[in-house]
Amino acid sequence: MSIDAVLGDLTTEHADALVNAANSSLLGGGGVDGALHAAAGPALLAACRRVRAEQWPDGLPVGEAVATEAGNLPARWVIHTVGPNRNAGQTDEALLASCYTRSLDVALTLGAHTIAFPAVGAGVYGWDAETAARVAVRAVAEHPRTGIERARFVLFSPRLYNAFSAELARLA
Ligand code: AR6
Repeated sequence: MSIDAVLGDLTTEHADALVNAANSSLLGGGGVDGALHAAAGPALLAACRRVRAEQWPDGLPVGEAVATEAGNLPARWVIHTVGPNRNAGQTDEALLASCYTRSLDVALTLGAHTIAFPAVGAGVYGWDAETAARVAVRAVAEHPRTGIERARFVLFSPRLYNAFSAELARLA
């Protein structure tokens, strides 16, 4: 079982499950959410609408995770999670950690062997790179993820890549 970080675009990452930094509506947005929906095609939005209708009528709570199909993405599932919005005063790191923990819980339920994450919360929601990386790497490293062979962080900027790499080096 490995945990690594790469500089790249999550929409072209091949994994059983790709994690989306969504918002509670699950109906799309900007950032990596917008990019995943654009690459997946309309099947992803349709699946998200079904989740809202059947499982989370009031929206997905912060720190929770839920899976859908992945449309045209190179994955079997998208696992949607909602980071705390630091810019809106949601400063609890435990909620950010929960995004990773709950995503891994869902991945294990699905039978996923590989999973790829963006830096949840590190864009529109305002978490700085160092905190985002520390919380993410610790949450994944501490998870009893039996059955998952590879957890990968796919970072969109050199600054985030460096922050995640430094945290991973600290683990080793
Ligand atoms: N691949 C990997 N990472 C990406 C990509 C990509 N294609 N595109 C952006 N990122 P954000 P959040 C990085 O804003 O902070 C959305 O509108 C980006 O550089 O996507 O959790 C949702 O609908 C940043 O480092 O997510 C919500 O409303 C990281 O992904 C809100 O933004 C996360 O940035 C969620 O905000």
